[in-house]
Amino acid sequence: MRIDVLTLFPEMFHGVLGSSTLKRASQGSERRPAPVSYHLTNIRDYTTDKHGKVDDRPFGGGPGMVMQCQPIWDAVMAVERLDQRPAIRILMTPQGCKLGQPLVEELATRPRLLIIAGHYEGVDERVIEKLDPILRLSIGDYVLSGGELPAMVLIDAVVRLIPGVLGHEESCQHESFSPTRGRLLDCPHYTRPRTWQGVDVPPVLLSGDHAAIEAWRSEQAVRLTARFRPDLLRDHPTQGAP
Ligand code: 9D3
Repeated sequence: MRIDVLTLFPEMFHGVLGSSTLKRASQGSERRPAPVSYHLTNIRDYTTDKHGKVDDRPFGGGPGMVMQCQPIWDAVMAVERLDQRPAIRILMTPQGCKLGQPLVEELATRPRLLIIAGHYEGVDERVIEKLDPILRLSIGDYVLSGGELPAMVLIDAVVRLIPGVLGHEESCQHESFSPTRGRLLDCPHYTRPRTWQGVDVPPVLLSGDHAAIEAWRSEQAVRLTARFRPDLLRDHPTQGAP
């Protein structure tokens, strides 16, 4: 997969894309090609304004600045020409659909994503409309100072699902919000030591009885979900059925 990011702050991405799983995903080896490549583009490089301006005051008044059409349009057109694979265009914006695991799974199957991270109050609506089809995506109902962190969240969620990235192919299958254990939270986890500050690991986990362990984990997943995410139980297809 090729991932293009258009942003005014490419340096914000270097630490995240250059660490841990996202870094390994972009590294090939003699065993396999790199599952993903990242391409950062500074939108400011495409402005035709002689002072490098990329934003202006909102028509109609109001606080903050609005990102102008021209730099974004020219950046998208130039970047799309760099590779023949068609890109899914995505704008990170608080005025969008909320990202969830089903969409993440769908995006992970695509050959190319082009992600625009907005900043300031927003992006001129006309360039968003001209870029149709484009997915407007929010990561949740809280206010951040720009679309850069949301873009990194999206990239992390997608890239770890690309085959060959996690190595351990099963580890991404049976997790919260994926079909295997319903739409429940994951079960609690324990590791050494067996006793810590007087608290023992649940004995069933040391029993070697794999059926008993699986039953216990399922029950614990329901308990944790009821306690911290009761909304997930209420929405469950088996709940409230006649
Ligand atoms: C006062 C109106 N605000 C909209 C809620 C203006 C505004 C706030 C923050 C406009 C842009 C931003 C910057 N945030 C993003 O670009 C953003 C975002 C977010 O703030 N929360 C969750 N997901 C996202 S995706 C992009």
